[in-house]
Amino acid sequence: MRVLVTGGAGFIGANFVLQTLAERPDAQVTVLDSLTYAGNRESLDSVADRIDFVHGDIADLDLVDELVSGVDTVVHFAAESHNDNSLSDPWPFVQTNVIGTFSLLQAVRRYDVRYHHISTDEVYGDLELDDPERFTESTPYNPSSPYSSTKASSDLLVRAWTRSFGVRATISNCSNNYGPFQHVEKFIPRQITNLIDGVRPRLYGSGTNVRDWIHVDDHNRAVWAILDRGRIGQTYLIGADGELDNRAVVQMLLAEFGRESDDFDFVTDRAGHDLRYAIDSTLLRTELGWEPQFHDFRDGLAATVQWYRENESWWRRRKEAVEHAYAAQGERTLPQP
Ligand code: NAD
Ligand code: TDX
Repeated sequence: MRVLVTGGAGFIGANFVLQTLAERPDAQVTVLDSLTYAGNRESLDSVADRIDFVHGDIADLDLVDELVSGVDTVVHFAAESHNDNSLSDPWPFVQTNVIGTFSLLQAVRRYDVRYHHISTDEVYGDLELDDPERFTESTPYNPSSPYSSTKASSDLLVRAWTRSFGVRATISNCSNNYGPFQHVEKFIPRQITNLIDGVRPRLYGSGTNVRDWIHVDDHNRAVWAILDRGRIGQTYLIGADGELDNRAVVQMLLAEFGRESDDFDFVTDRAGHDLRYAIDSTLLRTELGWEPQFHDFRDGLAATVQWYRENESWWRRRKEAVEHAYAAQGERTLPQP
């Protein structure tokens, strides 16, 4: 199988490439990545001689046309992915997430190439803390942020290209991922690297917002299950029953570092901050037989902490820029509630 992986130098895409080459030795992988601030070629160092790496933009129609003409499958991870950045500068999100997806869809349509679209549970908006319902494939779209609205837009393009042009596409909407190679702007790596540096973790607002955590390898195995056995035109939700509030995650990290459970700061809340995400992945489990392999979040988190301890050279150069950006976005410490 010849696979084009967009965004393969990012967090989930790089883990997908590593897993694919480890578990599917026959796969020929081409990565297309524009190496934004979020892309890091070093994540692919261990497989550099086994992949074709193309440094380019998914919105470049000619380049995408040429690359897609030479593969059987496209797995589309590339995106602007950080909510906070989408609030300070939404334009790159429209350009990459919407126009970039359009560019890929036109090419897979032209060459009748199988297409899998990676999306997020954030397209469904948020849930109340006590809502017994979770997101399913039929939950109406209701995105809150510039990021999630551009992801929702791209999902709708995929649905339209499937119905109107017969593009052989599937979509997956996954919950929050954790694991190695995640950029230090994101919640878990930011707090781990703060703790390595002896800085207190920083919780937005009251710390009660809930995220539904899944290990990145479980996400990527689900993507392969969909590529292997998924129904064309179908959306699959990916989640591993990992709901936790942000404060609980910070307290697990504090315990991992041998620090007191109240040794953190509350900081300015995110504008429009979604309260809770929760995924019902029954369809994926029953139809495709997928099950998560990481059952204990605490163990997965400890392994992730260990990875950041052992790979400081991978993240150190980006840490200062990230903290500078948060300060420039107006983040400040709040009085303890
Ligand atoms: P990331 O920000 O770590 O990586 C994104 C990658 O895309 C980077 O390597 C970047 O250089 C590349 N990229 C950005 N713009 C590009 C462009 N115009 N052309 C080519 N490459 C470009 O993101 P991630 O966390 O790995 O997320 C990957 C995908 O998964 C995204 O589509 C995201 O919406 C989705 N997703 C993420 C999560 C999560 O928890 N991180 C959860 C659900 C879905
Ligand atoms: O310093 C922080 N303190 C904090 O309390 C940061 C960076 C975040 N948070 C909170 C905000 C969220 O409630 O932690 C939670 C997780 O934040 P992020 O890591 O920014 O993730 P989130 O906004 O939930 O979105 C993530 O999951 C869905 C990914 O970034 C998206 O790409 C994906 O679609």
